[in-house]
Amino acid sequence: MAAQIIDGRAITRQVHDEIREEAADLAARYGIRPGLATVLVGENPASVSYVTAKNRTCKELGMESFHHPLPAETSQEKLLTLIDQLNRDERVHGILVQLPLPQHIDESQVLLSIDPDKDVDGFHPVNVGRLMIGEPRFPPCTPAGIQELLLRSNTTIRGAEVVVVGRSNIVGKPIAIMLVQKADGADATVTICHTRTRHLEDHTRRAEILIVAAGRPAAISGSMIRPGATVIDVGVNRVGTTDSGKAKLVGDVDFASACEVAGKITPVPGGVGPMTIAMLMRNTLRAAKLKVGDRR
Ligand code: L34
Repeated sequence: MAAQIIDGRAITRQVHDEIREEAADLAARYGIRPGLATVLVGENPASVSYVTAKNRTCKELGMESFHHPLPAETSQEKLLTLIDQLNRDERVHGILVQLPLPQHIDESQVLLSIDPDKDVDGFHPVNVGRLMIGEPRFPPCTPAGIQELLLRSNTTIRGAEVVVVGRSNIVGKPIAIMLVQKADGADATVTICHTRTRHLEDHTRRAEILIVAAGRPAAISGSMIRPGATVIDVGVNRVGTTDSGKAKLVGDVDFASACEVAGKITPVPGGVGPMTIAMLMRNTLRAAKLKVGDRR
């Protein structure tokens, strides 16, 4: 029996429809349009395509977007000056600095300089702290997208055995924290595995929900998956080239063998990626609402 595919694109369309409606409602009641500023330092092709998609999605949902592309050699001082301007710009409700940043820039300094009320990525330590204590303001976009995919695919989270492979600040750690909270859409038993985990497969084979953010193709194969499990593949790896000369996109899970064993699985592309952008839009809408004191 082949696994059921969790269609991230279809779920993204649903979420977009909800956000578009809420944004229109906010405009009608308060006369404001949610605005997102995106900052991209350098021209990493993957980053360019993600940031382009973020700006395009803003427009599709009736939000304002302000794109700030900077050359790779931009100084940290220049970047901090731009962020300071965006912090003070009334039209900007959310600020996103696309990661990774070039080597010469101190990422922590940059994330600290973003106004926590505009930190729609949820990477500022104040927002990380709020998430940790179960009072999230801006849940980070990829983890929020994963949680939403689980909810909208009717996956039982409460009491479930969840195994997260990967411990990054962007995905592994925050999704583990979110799913372990005493809350609706959470209440799971969570294990975090990483590069130093002994006998990885002993952990992954126990997972009812397996979330893979290892950053490497085929990190997980079918034999490492519990029969019937829900598998969320967070990886986006560009490998080789197709006949048309483009790199092929694969996740961190060996899709073919995983499909034979899993109950449900997200594809790459078309799984977690589009939901990451949808959650950025949701956080930007939330930032605009907070500004006008609308907590709905
Ligand atoms: N600041 N940096 C900041 N915030 C983020 O939330 C991100 N991330 C990650 C990288 N750096 C960041 C993203 O936006 C990864 N990421 C992201 C966003 C969108 C997609 C993938 C990763 C996506 O749309 N993926 C498509 C395929 C796109 C393609 O063809 O390249 C998919 O269907 O998976």
